[in-house]
Amino acid sequence: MEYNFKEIEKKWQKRWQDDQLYKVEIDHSRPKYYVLDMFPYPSGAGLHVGHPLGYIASDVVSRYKRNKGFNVLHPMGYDAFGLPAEQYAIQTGQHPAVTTDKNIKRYGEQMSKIGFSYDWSREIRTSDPEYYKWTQWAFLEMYNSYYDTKLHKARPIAELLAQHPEWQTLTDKEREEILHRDYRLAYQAVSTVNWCEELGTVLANDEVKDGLSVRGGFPVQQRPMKQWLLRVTAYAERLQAGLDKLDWSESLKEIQRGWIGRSQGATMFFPIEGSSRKLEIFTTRADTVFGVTFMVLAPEHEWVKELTTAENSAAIEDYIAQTKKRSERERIADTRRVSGAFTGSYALNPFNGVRIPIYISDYVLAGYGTGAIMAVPAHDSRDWAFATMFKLPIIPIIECDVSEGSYDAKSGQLINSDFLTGYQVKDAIEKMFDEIQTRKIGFKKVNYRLRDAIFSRQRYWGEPFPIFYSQDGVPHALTLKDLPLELPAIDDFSPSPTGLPPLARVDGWAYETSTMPGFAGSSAYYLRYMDPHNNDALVGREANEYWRNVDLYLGGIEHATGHLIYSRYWNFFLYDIGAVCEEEPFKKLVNQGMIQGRSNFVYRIKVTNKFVSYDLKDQYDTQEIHVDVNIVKNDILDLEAFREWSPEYANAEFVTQDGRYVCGWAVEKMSKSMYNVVNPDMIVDQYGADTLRMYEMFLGPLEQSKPWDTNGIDGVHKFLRRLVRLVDMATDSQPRAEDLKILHRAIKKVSQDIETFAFNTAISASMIALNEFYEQNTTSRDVIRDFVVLVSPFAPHVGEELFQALGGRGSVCTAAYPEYCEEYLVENSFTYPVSFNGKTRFLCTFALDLSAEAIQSAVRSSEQTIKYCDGKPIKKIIFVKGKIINVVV
Ligand code: ANZ
Repeated sequence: MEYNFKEIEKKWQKRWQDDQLYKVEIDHSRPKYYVLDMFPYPSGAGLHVGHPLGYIASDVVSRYKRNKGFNVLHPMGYDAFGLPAEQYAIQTGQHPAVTTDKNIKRYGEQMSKIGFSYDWSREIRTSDPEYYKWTQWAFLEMYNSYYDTKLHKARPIAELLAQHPEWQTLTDKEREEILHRDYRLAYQAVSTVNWCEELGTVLANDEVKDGLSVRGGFPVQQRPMKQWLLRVTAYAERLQAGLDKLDWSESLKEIQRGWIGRSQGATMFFPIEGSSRKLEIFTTRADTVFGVTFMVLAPEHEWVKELTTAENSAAIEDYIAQTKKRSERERIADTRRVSGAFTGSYALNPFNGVRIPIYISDYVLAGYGTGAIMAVPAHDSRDWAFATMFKLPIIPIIECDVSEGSYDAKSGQLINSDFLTGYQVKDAIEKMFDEIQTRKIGFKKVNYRLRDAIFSRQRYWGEPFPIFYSQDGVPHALTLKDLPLELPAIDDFSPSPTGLPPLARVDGWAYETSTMPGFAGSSAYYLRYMDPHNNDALVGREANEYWRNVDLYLGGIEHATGHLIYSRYWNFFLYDIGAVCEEEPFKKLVNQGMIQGRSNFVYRIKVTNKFVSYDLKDQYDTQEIHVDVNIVKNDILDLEAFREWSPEYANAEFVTQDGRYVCGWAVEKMSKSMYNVVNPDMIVDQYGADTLRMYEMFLGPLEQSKPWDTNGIDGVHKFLRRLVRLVDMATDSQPRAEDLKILHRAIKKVSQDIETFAFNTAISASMIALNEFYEQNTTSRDVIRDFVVLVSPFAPHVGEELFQALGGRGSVCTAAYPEYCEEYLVENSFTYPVSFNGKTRFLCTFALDLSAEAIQSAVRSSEQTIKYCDGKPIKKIIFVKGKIINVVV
């Protein structure tokens, strides 16, 4: 059979689609397996070979699990709202809905060429009103819920109102202020946000780097604005604790732990001199209280005004104005520059009554702990820097030298510390927890670094909020029956510099004018795939109870602190209100590495149009130029294609080596500007989808980043050709022991490797097996058919073609995975070294169950034995089964 991959792939893609082979339904007779890819944002550039890496891996697992008898849910969709489409709309005037549709179409075509086994009948798009109805619904549910800290779960606001009859006498506005400030899980607050003028929107912390927007690189400033927020912090403890039960990589869990930032410490109250009020601080080092020499408040702390004395007010105001310019990130990151101002007030140490001056400084953050600290310069480096600058005393409470810096380690024996003197730090902290509790100075407290998530964007292309406002500015919610609240069509997408969103210009739009951020639509999308056409619920109970949650989630590690935190929060909430049956959305998660580009270079002899081959370039003064990797093969430049590539090179001349022009190369990010972008369509065209799939999996361990290098692709392609030839040679012959041994060794290794995501070694094992089949002249049709099933998750099209040619029943996609049998791997013969008087002379193979007598007589009569005996009589033959044969003469 000719390996005509173009015909084969077209034929089977059509057949599979006609037969709806990947459409799944609930089937209680089979175990379910849910494999999910992080759905793509359909950008204008289309897919490059780096994008499908994770999709191919998850497709291999899906196919493998189907062969293993699982009922596999493997869906795909599009994260279709977002900034780039809107930026593009501003530049070109094309409606984001139009460009998004166009891009989705392109993505769909590219994906269908690769032969993914998605159930497309379940496709979702986050920008589809039928979909975002449920995003809006979840928002409403959050709006109507609060977190009950005793029950540790979300409860209806209605219950809370019933518990507080006294709120009935309040005005709507007053009551809502309380509810928004302390209770609603989706609430409004004025918060300092990252405002990007150029993009006309607020950005999340992870969308800002070094004071610039990640997308576009525009300046970002801090600005107080009324925003919608989600009370993610209510779930901090559960987000943290849940990690232990998840089958995620340790590194990913560590990133989340760091982001959640659990910190065990204590809250303590310091009386203010001349006042009945007490200043609340948070500390992880309660044991250091006898080393406190000043207090620091965040410049935004509520009490700053009141604590500032008249003669200090000018300096304090000045300082506050200065710090407004710095983002929180800069404030945390900057450990060298300390600054601050004295309020003029004093606190009193609750243990010994010592007077402590109160300062403000921006190294204390308003949003963490209580926004106030007790400063211990001997044991905290920022406090030390501050004390040194403001000439404040530094009192060590552990024996150490503080002249050059603080001693921050949490170890040692306490000094200068009254009743704590002599304790080890760890014990002193515990002792203090008890002590502050009994003396009513404070209590033990866990703090989290996690912040509530800002949930509004001053943009157009996102989900509208199902919220309207009454005259007094109080927000009111729509109800489920009013949903979806559809995004109105507009034609002017530009933001206004004052922060007024495009929806504010829409005539008759009576609702909230900001829209939801990018993470809204992706937080619960995995649930919708279970039941995508349900009109009454995000997901119906039956579907949810069958599919439960994602067994395997594949995607990039860059989502560690965004999507993967928000979707866990969102799902915990849905679990609390009884909408879903599993608390965690993603049981197992694998992060695929990045595919980098492998760039190629040519070397232009300076100020000429002459190019010199790599090995000769040092003989000239040259300039290195990126060349399109698609006109280079195995680092050899296609000269004609180069001349056609750009008019600039139409008359290029070459200094070649043995008639060839060798290019230089380097590994870089895959990007247009480096001309190293490889389009999967082109690979599919040249080698076929099966080769592309197999090659991407063969490049290296899934979780590592690695360069794309088209050079190695021939090897994989050749493997598939040889597989086709092996099938051509198949006969009805009975499988021999050696055939079965090769097959079963491959079954064992390939299945183990797929289970552990070691796809590259699964492929090498298949290659080894194929070589061995050739060496052993294997022709057994049954053996070869099983081997084809083994390879088919990687190369499904040729797999199907060969499976049919070998008389397989049904489709290879649903064929039973060959069962591994240990017995075929057991050795049943042994090759003995035969020695004469201890000297090994030749090798001889015997069955392991042959008797000693039979072996000895065979050795005696062998021609080789007669030769080595050289006429001498044999005294005896020593035989050790499975080890040696020694002839004594
Ligand atoms: C006294 C002390 C003595 C502290 C000492 C540290 C070392 P984590 O682990 O991050 O929770 N702190 C508290 N609130 C703060 C805020 N809003 N901004 C900046 N710093 C703040 O760190 C908790 C420690 O960071 C607290 O313990 C407090 O300083 C400081 F030898 O209190 B410590």
